[in-house]
Amino acid sequence: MGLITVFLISSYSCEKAREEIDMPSLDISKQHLIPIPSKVVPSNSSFRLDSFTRIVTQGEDERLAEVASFLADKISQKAGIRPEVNPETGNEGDPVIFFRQENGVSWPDQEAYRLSISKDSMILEAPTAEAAFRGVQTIRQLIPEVSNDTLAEHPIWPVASGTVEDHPNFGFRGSMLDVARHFFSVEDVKKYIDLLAYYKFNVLHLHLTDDQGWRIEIKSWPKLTEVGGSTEVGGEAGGFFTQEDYKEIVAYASEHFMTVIPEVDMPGHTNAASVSYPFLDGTGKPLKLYEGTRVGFSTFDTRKDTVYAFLDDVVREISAITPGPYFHIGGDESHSTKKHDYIYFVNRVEKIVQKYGKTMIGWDEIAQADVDPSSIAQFWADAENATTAVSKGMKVILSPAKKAYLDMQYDTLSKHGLHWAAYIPVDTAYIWNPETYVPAIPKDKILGVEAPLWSETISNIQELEYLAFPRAIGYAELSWSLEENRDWEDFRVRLAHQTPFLEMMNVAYYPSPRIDWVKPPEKSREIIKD
Ligand code: TNX
Repeated sequence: MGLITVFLISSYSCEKAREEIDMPSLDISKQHLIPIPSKVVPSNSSFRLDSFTRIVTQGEDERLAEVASFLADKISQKAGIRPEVNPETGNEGDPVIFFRQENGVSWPDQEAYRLSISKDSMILEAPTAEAAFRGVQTIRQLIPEVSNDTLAEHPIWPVASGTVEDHPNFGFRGSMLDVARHFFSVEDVKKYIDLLAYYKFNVLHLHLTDDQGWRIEIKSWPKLTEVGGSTEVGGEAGGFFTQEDYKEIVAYASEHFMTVIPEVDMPGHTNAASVSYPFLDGTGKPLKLYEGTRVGFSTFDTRKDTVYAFLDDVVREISAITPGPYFHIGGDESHSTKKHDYIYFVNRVEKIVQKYGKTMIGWDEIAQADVDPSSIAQFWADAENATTAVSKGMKVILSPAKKAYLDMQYDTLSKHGLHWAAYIPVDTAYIWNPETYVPAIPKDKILGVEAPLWSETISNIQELEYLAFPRAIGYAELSWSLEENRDWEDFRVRLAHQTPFLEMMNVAYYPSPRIDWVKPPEKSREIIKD
């Protein structure tokens, strides 16, 4: 019983009864928040979240009320009560969650927020709706799984009081999903967005094309998906996103304040495109759809103007439905492209990407070309390429395969995954420092961290979740939280307490034996009234 009885009020309906509530003393610094916030100060009381609670927003950003509705929906999902957002009326004394857009103070960052929780109010201050959205994830994590009394007419979910001041260490916190080796549906991608957003990720990179499949409709080149999208690794039916599907993903990501980065991998990894339109091919070898997992055997013909005319259409069509600032050109493992052809190709494609208003990103090999300092290199394998990128003035995204690849097996017993770079158990995934991983890259040249999930060995959402969780939760903390606040032993305990969320979301996470997983409380249990 413990805590539950301290403030158990089985029923009340009038103001008088509510005043008598003795809220429990809860320590906000022990609430298993991930990513761990910059600063948490407990005040050892708790906020009364109940069916009288409302959410009030104040600020110019019209998306603030949307963020408030998002929170109301999530409270409803978790607790079964839905606070009204900006209701016309309300009783004084009812608990209030107050969102205030605050531009007056100097915030460390556009995503910074402050949460001040007392017995009757929860105040979320933020410079933007985006920052408020990050703060909302903290609120969601603070709401207990069960109320004080499930049988009461008006149960209370006591939320630990105190203040949280928080801002991200990196403004770019991403994961990549390979929908080319195996196709994943719009619904699968949306669920991945739901899970990532809860841990404050803000970037979803979609690897849309590869040797085994072309997954995005290009209206001016329909065979890309008709032919190139028709299969996948293992010979299953494949699939593709229509432009409407892609827009739906982008809109859903935007509701979660996440940027979608589309990747069209080239000049290698292009077999599916070349089978669809053979003039693109630069190998001269017989072309056929590929369902295996080898890499490095395909290339575009980098010396044909028609190839660039084709790419102009592809980049134009995708850019037109991508509100984010980036376009990823891949550029990795082009083992069948001669080096000077590769450099020529990247130089030319960079111009096309810029023509459509996007910043080019490429895997670290692109640093070998004459890239513009505004373009970005994604370090995955070769620290020398990453260092070259920095010497050219470029920024770098850190995705070191030995630490950050979600498709690496946890250990030799893992059901899915590869191990060419390493085995990456949950602790190895967490215990490294992005700021010093490549000594020659200073912090101000690091855009952020991204954890790629390649899909050669996974073909459905459960297998996706097995590889991504729990490791993605660690990458969230590595990219959001300050180094001085990160600690494996402390994280291990907080991670163990993610089970209620993961189980509520029906996530098929890998139950690593290195974590003492906590059994979630049963929501429907009867309160013993003795
Ligand atoms: C390397 S990482 C690749 C991918 C594979 C991955 C498998 C990168 C830029 N290229 O083509 O899917 O390894 O781990």
